[in-house]
Amino acid sequence: RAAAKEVTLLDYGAGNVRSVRNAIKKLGYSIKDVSKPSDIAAADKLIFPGVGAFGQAMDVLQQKDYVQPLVDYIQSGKPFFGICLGMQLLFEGSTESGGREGLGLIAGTVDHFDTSRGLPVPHIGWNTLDQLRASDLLASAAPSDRVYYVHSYRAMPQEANVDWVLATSYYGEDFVAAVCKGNAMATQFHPEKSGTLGLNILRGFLEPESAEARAAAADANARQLAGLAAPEGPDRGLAKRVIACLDVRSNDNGDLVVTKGDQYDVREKEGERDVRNLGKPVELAARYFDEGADEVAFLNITGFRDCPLEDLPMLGVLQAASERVFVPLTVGGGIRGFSAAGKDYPALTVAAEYFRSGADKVSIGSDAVLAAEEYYAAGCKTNGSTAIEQISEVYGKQAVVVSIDPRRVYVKDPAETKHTCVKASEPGPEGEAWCWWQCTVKGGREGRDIDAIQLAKAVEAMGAGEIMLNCIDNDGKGQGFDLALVDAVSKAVTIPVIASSGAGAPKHFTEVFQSTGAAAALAAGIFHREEVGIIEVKQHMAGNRVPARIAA
Ligand code: 1PR
Repeated sequence: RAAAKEVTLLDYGAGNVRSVRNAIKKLGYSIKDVSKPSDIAAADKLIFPGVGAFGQAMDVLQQKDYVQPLVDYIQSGKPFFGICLGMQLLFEGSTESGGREGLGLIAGTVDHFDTSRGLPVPHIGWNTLDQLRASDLLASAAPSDRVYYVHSYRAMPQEANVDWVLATSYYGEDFVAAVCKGNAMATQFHPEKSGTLGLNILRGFLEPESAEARAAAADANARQLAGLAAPEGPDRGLAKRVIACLDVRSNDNGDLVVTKGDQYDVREKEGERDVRNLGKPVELAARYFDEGADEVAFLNITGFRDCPLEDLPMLGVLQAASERVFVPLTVGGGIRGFSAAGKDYPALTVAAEYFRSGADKVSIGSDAVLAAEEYYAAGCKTNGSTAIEQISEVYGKQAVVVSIDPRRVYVKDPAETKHTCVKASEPGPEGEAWCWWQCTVKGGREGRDIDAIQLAKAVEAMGAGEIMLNCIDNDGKGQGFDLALVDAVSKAVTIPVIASSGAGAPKHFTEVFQSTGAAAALAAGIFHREEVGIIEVKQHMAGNRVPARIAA
């Protein structure tokens, strides 16, 4: 029968596979969902994006009677593509969820990354593929190309699974990046979040190529692999990420605009003091995707105002952006429990709505400060009820970012305060030589008696997976990041820290990566005003031996 542009999707309902759906649609295919075991056998091409924990996924597959049809399908030699947990489930088992058996098609047990190596887990970001053998499926990838990962468990290459392992990546140890045997392939990385390269890998799987065309592609891949030296130094391993951030709010006419403040003041300095308008959220996000941003973040900067869930303006923005942007999307502003129009909305419900609309991560600002205050008041004890803990428990810690909005407080003598002080890079307004960083809530409108380092440590203990570290003093100034702040916070926690506020030139990115432990750096104004391009930033980084993802 004629090859229809249709692919069957095994979405067992344990989580959000919106981005996989969007990527498939972007490639011109329609989706048939598996709703009963016989749909698996009837599929011509099957994509299996795993989400959630290993044990939970196996439970659902067993309850729905999908296990045997899935094994039979893969063994039948029909095209199969598993993603992330959808790859791990092919192995014999996993130590996740207290130790569980998997589908048993590939030898080996999936295990947690070895934390004794001191590397932050989850492994989040863009890493290179070390391709072990040629394949038509990775024909679009060059050896130094990077793909997007987010996971805490990994499978290891070993003698017994050489027939399957196609590529590995390195994160303190070599782990399995992609497997392939006959027409079955699966990746630990997320092709649907790996930019144009990821879409090309998926396209390579979906396109109904003839056996000759596939053999020719594999041949070309073999020649490419043989002709190029294996990447090393900064060209191999996890890249430092460059993130474009869009502060979004309604202007005085009620239009949703991307705005940008100066020390958080987003109104024009002159005239009617209108809200600055730097463009439309979805259009700008799409531009940043095309220009090679590693991630895009949207912050609803008036999210401290309560409004019914159905009216949250960012939901529509995310839905539209996720059809156009195939790198991770973060949304922040208003991620907390609230009541509006007589209804209660728990934080988890709010977050779920954003994940369903296309967010990969949510970013929590004000609510994290209040939660951290309670944490210290309770003698450094978590209580399980905070937004951070609840969202992290259900969606994984990689999905929870905490956005810190600190402001410098200058002191003449560190003995004046209980907070951690550092020598100020410039003296304060009255010649003070020291400063600490006071956390604020409601977009800098209210200062609290907790510093950025205390907050970072508390939210890490609660289960946050990443920190977006702003600095109100540097925001919009274009003078560079607050290096002392980024250094102090990244030394205080093991989770990745995103440096934010103050980027004015490519050299500021290189500088923050060379002199602090930041895993990513974020900018807004210079990108919106087209003063600096994302590619210029990446080239400056790469030219100075800072690992950067430079997309072809
Ligand atoms: O408190 O959970 O509702 O979250 C509110 C979110 O909105 C927080 O993440 C907070 O940082 C953000 N926010 C609130 N008010 C403002 C404002 O500008 N008036 N924006 C605001 C924060 C900071 C960065 C900015 C960088 C880089 N903006 O996002 O993009 O400073 O700017 P630059 O490169 O131009 O210097 P909640």
